[in-house]
Amino acid sequence: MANTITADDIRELFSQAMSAMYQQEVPQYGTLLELVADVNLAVLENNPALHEHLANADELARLNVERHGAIRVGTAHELSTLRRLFAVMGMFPVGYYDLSQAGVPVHSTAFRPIDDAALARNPFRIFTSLLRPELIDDTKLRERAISALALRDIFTPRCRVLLDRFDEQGAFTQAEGEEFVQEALETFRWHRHATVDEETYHALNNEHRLIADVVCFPGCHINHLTPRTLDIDRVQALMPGSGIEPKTLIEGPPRREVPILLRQTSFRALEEPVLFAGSHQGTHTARFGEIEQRGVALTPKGRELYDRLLGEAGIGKDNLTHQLHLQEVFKGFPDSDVLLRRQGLAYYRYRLTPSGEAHRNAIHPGDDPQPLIERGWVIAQPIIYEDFLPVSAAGIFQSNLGDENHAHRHGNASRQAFEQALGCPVMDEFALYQQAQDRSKKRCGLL
Ligand code: OOG
Ligand code: NI
Repeated sequence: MANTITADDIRELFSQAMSAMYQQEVPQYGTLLELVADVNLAVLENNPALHEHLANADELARLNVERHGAIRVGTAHELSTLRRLFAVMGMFPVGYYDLSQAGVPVHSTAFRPIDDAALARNPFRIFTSLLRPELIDDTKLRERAISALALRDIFTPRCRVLLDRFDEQGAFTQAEGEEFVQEALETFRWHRHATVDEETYHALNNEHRLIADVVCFPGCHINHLTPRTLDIDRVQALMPGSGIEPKTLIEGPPRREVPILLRQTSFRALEEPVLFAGSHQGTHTARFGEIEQRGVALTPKGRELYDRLLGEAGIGKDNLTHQLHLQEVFKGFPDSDVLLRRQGLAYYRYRLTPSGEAHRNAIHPGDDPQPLIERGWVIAQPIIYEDFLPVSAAGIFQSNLGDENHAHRHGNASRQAFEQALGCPVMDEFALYQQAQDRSKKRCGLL
């Protein structure tokens, strides 16, 4: 096929189109983007070393582009079609997240690029949740939800035609790729017209606000987008001054010398006008904006330590107290690259320096990289965490669902059912990081 478009290019076009659409739909999100850009600029001005590092890594130009978004779907067929749609963009399901533990009746995965080059080009991911109707206690309501979902098709007919064509051809021409992005965008657009009447909406909303959000509209509207910030504490503090109401707590680990995993915060979902079947007016609260700051990916051992300390820290009442307390508790988590590497807590990407190249013959599989790093032959760079955190995700969900207590729901992960709905297994995030580290070690002759 002549003149084909790459998956990376399609993902790039798609993330740009999503961003433009969402800024139009949710003007407050545009305000957040401006604030994030201002803070990023200020951080770079005060930190020439970081500026140089980002410039060298070719990251300056894409500093302010979105890193992820999130959607929620209602049926196995919707989820498996999304799998095909995201595959066109080089995004594959990684990880299984059980949110039922937090009283949210969904389970989730993240569609994201997986290889180093694709991640470097554009790491855009979509956190995708599938409703679990079996967790709706009221039988009548459950059936109403299922039948409302059965009536909708969240994909345009043209999108389906193009998906079939992609599966036959294995690629798109430039023109097909561009058309596909426009058609795919329709699935994520906001619809003011609900598919159900007011009474059904309220019944589902009372069962759980998330159920109403998934079931009552003709599409699976994007519910937030998330740019990257270089200083999440500062953006959180500045949000109110820009007329944005942040959630109470920044989720994830505390601020550290060597950032780990993922820190996130969001602004509260907006109340937006909707029109129910029968033309009754009402409002719906679902859509918000979020920011993220990522650090090094942890090994299973590092992750265990993180989960334990996070559990010990508990949840604070206000962000300042919470962050100070987290910092105290996380004194138990080594905070230097050397210790993180030596204790096998985090993943690193190894590279030979020019003098390392000159001494290639002196480097052997199984060598301890540390002395080679100290000699200036090898450089180790943190592998950035590309995934999500279930406790943080639950915090983000809950801050946008009000503070109702759904403690009566017990967690019951159902990865198998999720994968069956998806139509394939989800990839193991730890395996992906391990492979990236191993590949880099092999290139250096260390493995
Ligand atoms: C998804 C919430 C999770 C994150 O960044 O952890 C999430 C949702 O509200 O649908 O996006
Ligand atoms: Ni998010």
